Amino acid sequence: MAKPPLTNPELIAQFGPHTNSTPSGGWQNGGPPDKLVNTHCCFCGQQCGITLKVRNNRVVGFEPREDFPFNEGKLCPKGVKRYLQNEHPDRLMAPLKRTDSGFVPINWEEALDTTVAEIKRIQAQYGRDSFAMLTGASLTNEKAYMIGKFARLALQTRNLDYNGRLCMVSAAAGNKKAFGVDRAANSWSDIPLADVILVIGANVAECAPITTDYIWRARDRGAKLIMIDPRVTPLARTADLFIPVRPGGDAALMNGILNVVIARGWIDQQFIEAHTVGYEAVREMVAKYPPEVAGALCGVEPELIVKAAEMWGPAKTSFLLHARGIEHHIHGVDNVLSCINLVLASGRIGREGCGYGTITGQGNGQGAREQGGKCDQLPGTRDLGNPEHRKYIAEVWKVAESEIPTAGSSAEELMQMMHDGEIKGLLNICFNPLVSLPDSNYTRQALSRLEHFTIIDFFMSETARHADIILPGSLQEEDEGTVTSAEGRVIKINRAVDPPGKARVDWHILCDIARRLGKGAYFDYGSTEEIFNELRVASKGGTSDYYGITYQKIEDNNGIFWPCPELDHPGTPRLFEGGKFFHPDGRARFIPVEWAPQAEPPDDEYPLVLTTGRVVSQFLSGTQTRRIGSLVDQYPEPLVEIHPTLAANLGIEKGTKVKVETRRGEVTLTVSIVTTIRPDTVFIPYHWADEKSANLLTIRALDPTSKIPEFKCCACRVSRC
Ligand SMILES: Nc1nc2c(c(=O)[nH]1)N[C@H]1C(S)=C(S)[C@@H](COP(=O)(O)OP(=O)(O)OC[C@H]3O[C@@H](n4cnc5c(=O)[nH]c(N)nc54)[C@H](O)[C@@H]3O)O[C@H]1N2
Ligand SMILES: Nc1nc2c(c(=O)[nH]1)N[C@H]1C(S)=C(S)[C@@H](COP(=O)(O)OP(=O)(O)OC[C@H]3O[C@@H](n4cnc5c(=O)[nH]c(N)nc54)[C@H](O)[C@@H]3O)O[C@H]1N2
Ligand code: SF4
Ligand SMILES: [Mo]
Repeated sequence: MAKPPLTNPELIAQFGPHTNSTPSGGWQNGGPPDKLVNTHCCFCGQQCGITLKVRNNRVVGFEPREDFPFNEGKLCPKGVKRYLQNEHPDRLMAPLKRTDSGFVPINWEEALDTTVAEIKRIQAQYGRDSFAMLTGASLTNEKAYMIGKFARLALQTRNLDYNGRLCMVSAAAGNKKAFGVDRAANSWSDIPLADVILVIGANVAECAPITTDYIWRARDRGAKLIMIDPRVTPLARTADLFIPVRPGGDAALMNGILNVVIARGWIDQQFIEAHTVGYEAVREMVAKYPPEVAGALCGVEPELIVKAAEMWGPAKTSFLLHARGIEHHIHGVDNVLSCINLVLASGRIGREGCGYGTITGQGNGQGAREQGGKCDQLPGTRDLGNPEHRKYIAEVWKVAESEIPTAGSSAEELMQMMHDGEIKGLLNICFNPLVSLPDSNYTRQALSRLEHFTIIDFFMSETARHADIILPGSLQEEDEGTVTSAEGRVIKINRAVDPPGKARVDWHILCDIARRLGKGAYFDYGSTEEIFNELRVASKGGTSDYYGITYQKIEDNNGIFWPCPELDHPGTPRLFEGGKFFHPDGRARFIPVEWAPQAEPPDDEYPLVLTTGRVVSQFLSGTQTRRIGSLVDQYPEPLVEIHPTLAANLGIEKGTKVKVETRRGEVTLTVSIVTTIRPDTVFIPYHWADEKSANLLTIRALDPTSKIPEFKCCACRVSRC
């Protein structure tokens, strides 16, 4: 029988919908701190250094941390407010159980026993794979590693996946295909040395704010900036060249730029011959994309394509950056490859000032995609389907290889299996699918069909309202461990305080569940350092090799870049030095990618393109940032960005409410009329839930390789209310 989300009025009043509940006057007053803890911001993949002020076992404020080289004390609006979560009135303080009259607090014994009894019941009745696990990339490397092991050995399910499936997987798949490794090719210190910077599908100033500083340093040296986005984002306003691509047009655009670069002879033939394979096929393919053809496919003037080629082509040094704007597509992997083709043809990679990178999104978006939390992957970015890789990890885990399940399904596919009744039980940690997956009405139905659902979170997320058992877990500052930043730098999160009330450290909870499942022997860890030391061995010999990294070494060097295969190895800030790529033959791969239409092109019924993304003051599904009053004040509710021409055509005036509809749902939101968006495109930020959720509208279409959803375009229509 379908279970509705619980809406116990008292608990919802306390835990959600979100309140603007920054304490007035607050706990931050009241004398000097008794401890300062050097650590990192809990939010995005930049992982800025920050110093937390602690008093009486509570985080009461922060200081800039100038010794951390990445941000040298700088923080964005979220970073300066992140400390307000620790003693937030909405914190989950005790385990909760669903009853007919709402959620009621229970003790840990009952909560864990119930969860384990349900895991056993469901697996006995429907088979092991009918119980799935979802996890997230805000978790440390240690947690990501032990969750990969936990799902395979304790739950013995193949169905584990993570929220990076909505984030980093297109970039990962593209990078693996082309370079044989999935990491930004350079540390950010190469950005200021570039003569031209091309940013495509990344709202750098709002989503990777500290990267702006690196780009400005290049510009101070006279570097040119090209920005490609359907919206003139804040950084794009300062660009030398802005190209207003039609959502979904990127591969055509990049092929067009490469077409001109080749025609003008700006390629590095020597590099191509010495260090790559497959150039001829790409050359032939891009010959079909002269500027007029490419421009027509991606909705931009052909001259802009020529101008981009003229800026990029002859430069001595360059850096290409992209993010979800090109990756959140059914052709996300192809889009990534179209960028890499341009970089390889120019031969400007693996040298000082010459680089390429995807801007990783989540706090541990890089590390969590290496340690085995993906449905097809084992630690060290090993392949779950590779017999050698399985054998190695089985030895580290001290089990027979046959005990490691085979590859399972990806996050959105798992949701479909819940919807179809194939998956009956779920354990979720650090993922808020109800807000973040496309087509929320479908996700809601899927969650309501589960026979059992346990979630570990520190706030009552929208997804948690569907749970049977809610286990209060830990905030980032309540545990220690490592994360790997967007640059590939492995850094240390330090514990500042203990979890409040009856909340517990996440991995302790998982170890207890494993023990109750009779698998405690595999999870007999006394500290995060013990987990990390096992992870080091598990990653040894893999592409993301952490073997030579220790807690002490991270501390002494303010982070170490992987790969770091030996204890005396200094780490690798810049990959591909000397043109050495990670494929067995050492060569990079050119891969031809044709442009193809998006899943749902606009038509007469739904004539506009909807794209979705972020604003600077909110983070992801908003569970954390919608609870921080001073962030809420900066951008209180989602606004629908539309161009004045479109507004005039539709008879819409400034500040009025509009209805946005797609084939999956509708939302009514306030309009923001801006000249910074294409007239055929509508933008909604996605950090809000329930009736304000952009994902009521988005489409469940997936990239065939990466299985990322097409968050960045679907057909919509807009009308006045
Ligand atoms: N403030 C803030 N910062 C964050 C986050 C957050 O939630 N809030 N989240 C973090 C995470 S997990 C991530 S993944 C990153 C995301 O960082 P970004 O990828 O930079 O952010 P988005 O807003 O999702 O999308 C980027 C841009 O893509 C553009 N775009 C849309 N469709 C297309 C298209 O078809 N082609 C091109 N070229 N561009 C397109 C949008 O207009 C937008 O400006 O940010 C990280 N940082
Ligand atoms: N329409 C649209 N949808 C999108 C996107 C888009 O651009 N457009 N972007 C996508 C992207 S790039 C991403 S990354 C996803 C994000 O997808 P989500 O998984 O929804 O991201 P979060 O908001 O981080 O949700 C994580 C949940 O885990 C909790 N949590 C955070 N840290 C911890 C921890 O350390 N321990 C525990 N126990 N819990 C924790 C938080 O409170 C929150 O409830 O959304 C995707 N969805
Ligand atoms: S840029 Fe990212 S890591 Fe730095 S303060 Fe802002 S949210 Fe935190
Ligand atoms: Mo993300």
